[in-house]
Amino acid sequence: MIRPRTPSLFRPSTGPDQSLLVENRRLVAEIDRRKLLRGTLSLGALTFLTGCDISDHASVQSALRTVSSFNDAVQALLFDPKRLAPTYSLADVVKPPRFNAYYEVEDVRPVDPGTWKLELSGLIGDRHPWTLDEIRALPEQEIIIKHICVEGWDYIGQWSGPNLRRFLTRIGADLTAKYVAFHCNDDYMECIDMASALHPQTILATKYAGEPITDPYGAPLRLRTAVKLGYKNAKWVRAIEVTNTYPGGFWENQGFNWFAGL
Ligand SMILES: Nc1nc2c(c(=O)[nH]1)N[C@H]1C(S)=C(S)[C@@H](COP(=O)(O)O)O[C@H]1N2
Ligand SMILES: [Mo]
Repeated sequence: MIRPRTPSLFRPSTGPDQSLLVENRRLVAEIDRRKLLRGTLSLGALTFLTGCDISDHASVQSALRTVSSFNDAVQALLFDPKRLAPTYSLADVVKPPRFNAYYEVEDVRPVDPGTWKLELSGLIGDRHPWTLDEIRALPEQEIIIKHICVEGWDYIGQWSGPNLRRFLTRIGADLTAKYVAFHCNDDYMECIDMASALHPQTILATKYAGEPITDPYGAPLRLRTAVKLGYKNAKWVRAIEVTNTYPGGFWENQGFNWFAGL
């Protein structure tokens, strides 16, 4: 069985009147991960933001949830679908890619690229499954981008594969739908908003540093987008679903926020 690890951000730390914030780290992380990392989000600031008197566990949690879902809506509204994220040079590329998952690397169950198929479901005109060869025959886009994990680390990677907008168009997906969800072979699932799915720097990566993605790095296909935090970049993708019904997500279901834009 898979043993989930404890992300470093959530390991208990001490501090006199910060204990309620520590208990609610996941929600605090949503609100401002930079402030959290600098340790400058205080109970006083939260009281100011929400206008509520925050003195117990329940009120801290509900105040954090309110600010967090408000943040999601505002971020989605502010998202500029044309603004490009920074790209880097070949010399910056880390090889091999840095590994991270909600479990340890020894627990990775490798996927066989030979039998693997990409399943399609939801608001898609042509839902026939795609083999890896069919996907590899599509025009490829390469992006050298920074991967940023909320746990406080990042790395620059070189990814290539079909552009997601082109792929969604090709399969007759409803591009006015709200969500594109990625179901993975390791029971992970994440969804992104359609605007981010259609962003020019969002691809279905089948290669890293010019070579096919191998395990334990999420073979054979991963979502790579320059406009989302690490946890939105689903690895070992086995199915894509287009939907108007909010499908949740592995981290969202545990209190992380949904938009998670950069
Ligand atoms: N299928 C799957 N995708 C996943 C995860 C996972 O556990 N399973 N972890 C996410 C998180 S939190 C991060 S930071 C990145 C890590 O990607 P990396 O291995 O390239 O560093 O994958 C994301 N995608
Ligand atoms: Mo992450």
